[in-house]
Amino acid sequence: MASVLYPRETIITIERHILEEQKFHPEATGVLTSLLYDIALVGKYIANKTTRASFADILGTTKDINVQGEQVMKLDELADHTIYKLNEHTGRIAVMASEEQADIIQIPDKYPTGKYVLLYDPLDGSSNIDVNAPIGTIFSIHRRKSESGPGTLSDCLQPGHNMVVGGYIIYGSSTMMVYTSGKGTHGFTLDPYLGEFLLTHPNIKIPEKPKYYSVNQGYQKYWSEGIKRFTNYLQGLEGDNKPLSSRYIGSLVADFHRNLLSGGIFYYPPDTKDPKLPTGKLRLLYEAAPLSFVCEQAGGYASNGKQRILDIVPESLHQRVPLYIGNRELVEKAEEYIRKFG
Ligand code: P6P
Repeated sequence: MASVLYPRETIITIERHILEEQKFHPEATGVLTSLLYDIALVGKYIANKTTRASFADILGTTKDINVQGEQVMKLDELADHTIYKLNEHTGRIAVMASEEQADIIQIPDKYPTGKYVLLYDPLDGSSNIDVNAPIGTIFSIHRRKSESGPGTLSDCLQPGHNMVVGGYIIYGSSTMMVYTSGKGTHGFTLDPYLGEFLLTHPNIKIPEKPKYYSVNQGYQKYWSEGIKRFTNYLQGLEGDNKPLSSRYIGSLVADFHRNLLSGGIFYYPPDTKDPKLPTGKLRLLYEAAPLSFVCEQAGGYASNGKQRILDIVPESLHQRVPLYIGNRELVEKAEEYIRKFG
């Protein structure tokens, strides 16, 4: 009998779900399972901090500018430090890379290295922190390619189709962790009283009928002809389709999560307004690629406008890509407009 609180017959914690998933990976030795536990713990810790940030004087900015040239918010720094400290000593990781750090992050000599590579954006959308809009942690796990010893940059620069696990944690009206290990996309909601992520969205599938489109139309003047006409299509100004509703909050995890659950497309076209960002603002390794894995496992698709995101071979740690992600039909329509009109 499902209880009122949990309208499911059984209450499944993320730990139990990860163990169940381990059965699909015969080579698994439990290390990946433990690594996912650690990431769930990161989510619980950051959720706790973000919920009470106003009281703990960790809102606002530090004086630092990160490798992206962005103002580092105090919570960014806390999230980045938390992920590092929860993973540096476990012996599960060969090397890490963070949106907040210019170079790869080696495991200290005093700790053993492991077989996994952890890439992460510790707190994406941080410009929304002070206005209480949803923010998120995005993570990508690969197997190391190097044999042993300290992990290398090459271990980090792997195409998304090699990814073992991709996922995100969204700190919003509730805290959710959504991840895939290649066997479907699953969502877990944090019960703050139990301190447990419980399975609430098993085997997420992006709805067939899209509802929203998400893009920053403030940059419309900088868009190519193809993107302008694609956006007209979404608004029903071209073709015979009904207009989609526009929703954009400027927090990638929140915008993506809405389209994953409700159906739609998020896109961040090439950023021609800023010559320093000719290939778009979003980063491939720890933003576009993990979300693309999650999206494809939910029946969607993700492209840079010309190529499947998961097939792009990264050339640098903080490489940026244009991103079109959501319902396959809409992403392919964007590719069609770009092919036809540039
Ligand atoms: P814009 C947040 O800073 C972020 O990296 C993503 O979370 C978000 O999708 C994007 O930037 C928003 O960028 O240029 O629309 O403000």
